[in-house]
Amino acid sequence: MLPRYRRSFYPRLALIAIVLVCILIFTKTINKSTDPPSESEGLSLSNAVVDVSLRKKWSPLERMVLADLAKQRPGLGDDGKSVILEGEEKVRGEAKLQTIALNEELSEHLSYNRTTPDARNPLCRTITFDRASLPTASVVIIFYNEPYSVLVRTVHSVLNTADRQVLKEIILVDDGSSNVELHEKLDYYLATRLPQDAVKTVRLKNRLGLIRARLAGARIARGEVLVFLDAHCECVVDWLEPLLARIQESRTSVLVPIIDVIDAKDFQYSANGYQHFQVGGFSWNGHFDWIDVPKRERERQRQDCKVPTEICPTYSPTMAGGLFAISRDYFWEIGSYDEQMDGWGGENLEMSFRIWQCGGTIETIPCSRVGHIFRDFHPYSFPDDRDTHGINTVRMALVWMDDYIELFYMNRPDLKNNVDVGDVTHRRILRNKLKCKNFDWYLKNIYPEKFIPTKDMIGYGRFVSLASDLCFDDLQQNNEEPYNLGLYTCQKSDVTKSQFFSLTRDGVLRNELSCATVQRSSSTPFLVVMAPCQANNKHNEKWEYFRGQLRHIDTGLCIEQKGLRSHDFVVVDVCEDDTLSQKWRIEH
Ligand code: LR7
Ligand code: MN
Repeated sequence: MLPRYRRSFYPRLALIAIVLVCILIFTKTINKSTDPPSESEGLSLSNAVVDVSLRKKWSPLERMVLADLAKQRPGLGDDGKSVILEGEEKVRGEAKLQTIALNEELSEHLSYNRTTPDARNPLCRTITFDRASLPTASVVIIFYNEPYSVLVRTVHSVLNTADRQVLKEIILVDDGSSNVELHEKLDYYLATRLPQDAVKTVRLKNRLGLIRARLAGARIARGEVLVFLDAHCECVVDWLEPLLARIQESRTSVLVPIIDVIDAKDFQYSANGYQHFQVGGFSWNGHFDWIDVPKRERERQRQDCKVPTEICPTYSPTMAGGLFAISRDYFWEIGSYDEQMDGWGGENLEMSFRIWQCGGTIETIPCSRVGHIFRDFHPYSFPDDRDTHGINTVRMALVWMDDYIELFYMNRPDLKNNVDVGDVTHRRILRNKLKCKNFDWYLKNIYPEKFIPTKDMIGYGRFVSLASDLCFDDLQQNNEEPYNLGLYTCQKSDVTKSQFFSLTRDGVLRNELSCATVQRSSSTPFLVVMAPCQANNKHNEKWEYFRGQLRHIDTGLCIEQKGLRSHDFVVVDVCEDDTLSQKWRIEH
C-alpha cells in the first residue's frame, strides 16, 4: 500500500497537468486572433509571404488564411477612414472596381476588425439596455459571389458590435456561389478563427435568388428576432440592441437601422451627420427611393414619442430591403416572402406594402446605424438574363396595388401582358386571410405625400401642341436635378412615360419627381425648368390652363412652341390670343 501522501499526490499531479493543458489551449486561441501581427513583429507584406510558404507543415487552407491575414495592415481604414492605394495595388484596385464595382484589393488590406465611427446622435449614448431581458437575435447574411474579405469583415463587424448575450447566432446563407474562396476556405476560416457556434452556414446547391436565400436562413434561425444584412456591411457600436428593444415593445414593428454609405472605392464610412437621415419611399416604376422625413411624421412623433423626436422610431413608408429586423414569429405570421420571386428585386416593396396594409409598421430606428457598401452595378448576372426586378414587381403589384398597378404599367409598358410572372393566387389568399387594407388606404394614410399622377388633376397624359406633332417630353432627363422641359414628336400613349405630365387642381404642372418653373433671363423667351417640387413656396410653380393656353402665373407668360422642333426646350413668351403655337391639348 502506498503511503498516504503519495495517494493524494497523483490527483494533484493530474490537476496541475490539466491546468497546464488549459493554459496551452488558451494561449493558442489567443494567438488565433485575426489581427495580423504588427510590423515590428516582422510580418511586413514582403517577408510575411516568405514566412508563410516556408512552413510546409501547414495545410493549404491554413496557408491561404495566413497569407490573407499577412496582407492586412493594422490600423488601416480604422474609424471608417478612406484609404487610397498606391502603385500596383492602386491599379489592381481600379481594375476590380471596373469588374465587380468594389475595390476588393483595398478590402484585402483593411483589417477584418477595422472600426467604424460612432455616427449616432449623442442622445443615443444616454440610453441603457437590460440585455438579459431583451429578445435574442439571429443575424442572417445572404451572399452570392461576394468578395471573401468583405463578407468576412461583415461577420467580424457583427461579432465586434453585438453583445453575445443578445446575439444568438449568425447564419450565413451561400446562394450557390461559384467563387471557390467562399467554399472550403471560408468554412475553414469560420471554424478556426471565430468563436465556436457563433456562425452557422447554409449552402444552397443552386442559386435560388436572394429572396429564397433569406427564407432558407430564416427557417433554421433560433433567435426570437430575425435580423437580415447584406454581405457587405459594417455595424456601428450598439446597433443591435435598439432594434431588439423596439421589437420587445412593439411586436409588429419591422425595423431598419439608418443605413450609412461605405464607399466602394475607398471604403470611407460616411456618417453624414446624425441630424439628417431619410426614410423609404418608392417611385411608380417600382423602385425603392429615399425621401426626407415628412413634416407630418415629425408632428406624430412629437405627440407619440417618449424620447426626443430625433431618436424616436420614425415611420417609413417603405424599406430598402437588405437590412432589417423583424420578430421571427411575426415574420412567418405576416407571410415571410413571396417564395416565387426569383433573383433580385421587388421583395422590398412587396414586404413594405404588405406590412403596412396588414397592420404592422415599418420604422427607422435612429440609434441603430449600419454601413452598407453601395455598388454602381450588380457584379453578378441574372439567371437567363431575366429582369427579375420587373417580374417580381409585377407579382407584387398584382397582389398589393389594386388599380394603381396601372401607374406601374405606365412606367413599364413592356411588362404589361407580355411576361409570364407565374401565379399569385396564394398571395392573394394571404391578403384576404390577414384582412389587409387596400392600396388606396396605404397611400392616404401611410404615404400621403406620394404624388399620384392621375388623381385630382385638371388634366394628365400627353400635352400635345395644336400647331404641330410635338409633345412635352422630359427628354430622358427624369431625375431630381433641375433640367429643361423639352419637346419631342408625340409618341403612342402606351409608351409615353417621358411624355406623361399632370396639371394639378392647384395649378402645378409636373411629373413624378419635378415641377415646371420658369427661369428668368435678360429677355423673353424664358426657359421652362423642371425642378424639385417645393412644399411651401409654390409661387413660381403655378400655372393656369385657359382656352388651351398654359400661362405661368408668376410671369404672366404662356408656353409657346413657335419655331421649335423635336428635341428643343420648351419656353414661355408673351401671351397672344388665338396663336395656335400657344395652344395645348391635354390628353386626359
Ligand atoms: O442572386 C442573388 N443572391 C444573393 O444571395 C443576388 C444577390 N444575393 C445577395 C448579395 O450577395 C447581397 O448580400 O443578396 C444581397 C443583396 O444584393 P445586393 O447587395 O446586390 O443588392 P443591393 O444592395 O443593390 O439591393 C437592395 O435591394 C435588393 C432588392 O432585391 C435587396 O433587398 C438588397 O438587400 C437591398 N440592399 C439594401 O437594402 C441595402 C441598402 C441599400 C439601399 C437602398
Ligand atoms: Mn447590397
